[in-house]
Amino acid sequence: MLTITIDGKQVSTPKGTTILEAAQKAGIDIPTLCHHKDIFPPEVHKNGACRICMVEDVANDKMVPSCVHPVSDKMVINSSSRKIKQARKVILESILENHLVDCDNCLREKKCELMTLAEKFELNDLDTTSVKRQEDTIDISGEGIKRDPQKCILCGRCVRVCSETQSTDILSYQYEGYPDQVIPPFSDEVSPQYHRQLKDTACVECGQCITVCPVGALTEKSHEERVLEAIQDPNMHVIAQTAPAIRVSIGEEFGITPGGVSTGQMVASLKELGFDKVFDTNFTADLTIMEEGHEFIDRVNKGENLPMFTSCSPGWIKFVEHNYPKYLNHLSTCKSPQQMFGALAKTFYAEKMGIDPKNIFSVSVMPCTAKKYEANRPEMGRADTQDVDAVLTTREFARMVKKAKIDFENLDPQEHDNPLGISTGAGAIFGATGGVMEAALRTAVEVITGEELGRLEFEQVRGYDGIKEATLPVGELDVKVAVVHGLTNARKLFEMIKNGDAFYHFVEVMTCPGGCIGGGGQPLPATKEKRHARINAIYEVDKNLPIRKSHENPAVKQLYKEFLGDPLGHKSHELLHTEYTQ
Ligand code: HC1
Ligand code: SF4
Repeated sequence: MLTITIDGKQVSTPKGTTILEAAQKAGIDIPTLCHHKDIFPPEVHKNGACRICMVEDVANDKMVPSCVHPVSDKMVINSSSRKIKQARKVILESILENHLVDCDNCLREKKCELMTLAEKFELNDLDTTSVKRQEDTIDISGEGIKRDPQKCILCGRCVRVCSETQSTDILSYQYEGYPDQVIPPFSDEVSPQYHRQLKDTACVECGQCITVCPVGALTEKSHEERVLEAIQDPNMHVIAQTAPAIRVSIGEEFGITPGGVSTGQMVASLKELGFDKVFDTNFTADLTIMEEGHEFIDRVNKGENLPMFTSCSPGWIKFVEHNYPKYLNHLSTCKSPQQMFGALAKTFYAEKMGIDPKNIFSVSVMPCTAKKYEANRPEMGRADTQDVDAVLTTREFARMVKKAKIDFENLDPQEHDNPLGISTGAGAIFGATGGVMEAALRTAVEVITGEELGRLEFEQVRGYDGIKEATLPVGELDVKVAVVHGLTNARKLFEMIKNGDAFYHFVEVMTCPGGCIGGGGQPLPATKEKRHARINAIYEVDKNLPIRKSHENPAVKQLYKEFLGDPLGHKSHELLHTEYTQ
């Protein structure tokens, strides 16, 4: 252990620790911008781009960036001298002078780290009018992501998360002597108007770059306006579906501690906003298990296209299309629960209610920016309309509730509407990494063996490890399964499979760290601790539900009886399955 003194406080810390980490351990607050503790493991976390975390190394009489500078024994650090404060102020001023300050129209609102620091350093009155808005620099070419380079402060967090967490490498620094722009690669031209746009890259629209952006340079493309317009249109029957992950995260936007479950308030606030019905994506998560489970049994029997990969995470689908197109037939043909719901809303539900599908406006509330892209895929609609008309991220949903001045915490809880609102614990756990696999196993084991499971928890596929593997006896077959989250882990697993170093029957892939609870549309700031709390909450929801297996969902059974016929039957194929092409 090394001992260092920071602002007069002694701290013991292992070799290799940065000064910033030692200071945090001692409870000393050092401002940061480019630093983000969750992006890289600490030992490779070397960036130091912004310099706002400068401290004084007293013995050597020099200033060093604390986020990358390692401690040495008996080091004496001053983190709050006048000199340091002045240096930080100068750095901040120069960042602000190059940043488009447009707070009134910025989706980051009060969660902008730059403006929080500006306030702290009393720079609110600084003249920030030097950067003028150039509309043609904004990239809204994708479906889910908006990139506004005039707000970028070159911290590089998005570059790192896109490369390290997702292995997608869509964003990179352009160097003109020093990094002066963050842009998609191979953008030769210097002027932002001529840069490659996100739609021309292999961007998977996961929004992980948004979750780490300290300012409003990366945000979701908002669907709030189109939802409000539909609600105000008296001819429209506006319905919502709520993803498994929303109920365990929306509360954070209203001061509820991460890990709180707000299902009742979530439903009630959507009703207050003017939605005619509020249904549950968890219902179609159960339906997915019925279809995907039977598809899996079918593939095992035929020995075809194994491993079978889950297909509910749209960033993952896009990743396979761009990177491993030869494996597209290994994806389950099941549409995601979002799209199964959309298809049923405009067929089964429309028929049942006697409403022209053209007059149904179907909104999904999702933790995910890529769901906006998925909803707009050409194969996800019928008769000139899309099955899902708008996708609100958790953040957009929260903004709408706040703008409508709805007192979220004090709303009387309400239940989802029926019949598309009844769900089981198996549907609930879809939102956490390993959840789809566990839900599938609960059904597959019982359907194949005809015996009731004693214990429903499959601990082997739970937890935060990047790659989880298990071999589970299902009837006469030892089923080899794997679960991955984050596309870097998915790429690693894919390479192992491709090279013949691993074999699995069934693999669950979720694009975002932690699964959907860590999606690109979730409340900010994003931290690992919050993801863990949300995962725990998801398993609590499961534990507290009276029915915890998808095949026991009475509304799903009724849907097959009344409308679909059998799993994998003709109607299911028409509405609930699809094919992915390059
Ligand atoms: Fe997900 Fe899914 S779990 S993909 O993360 O299969 O977004 O929550 O809604 O569709 O059910 C997301 C979450 C979500 C789908 C389901
Ligand atoms: Fe990279 Fe995902 Fe952001 Fe696209 S949305 S730039 S893939 S992190």
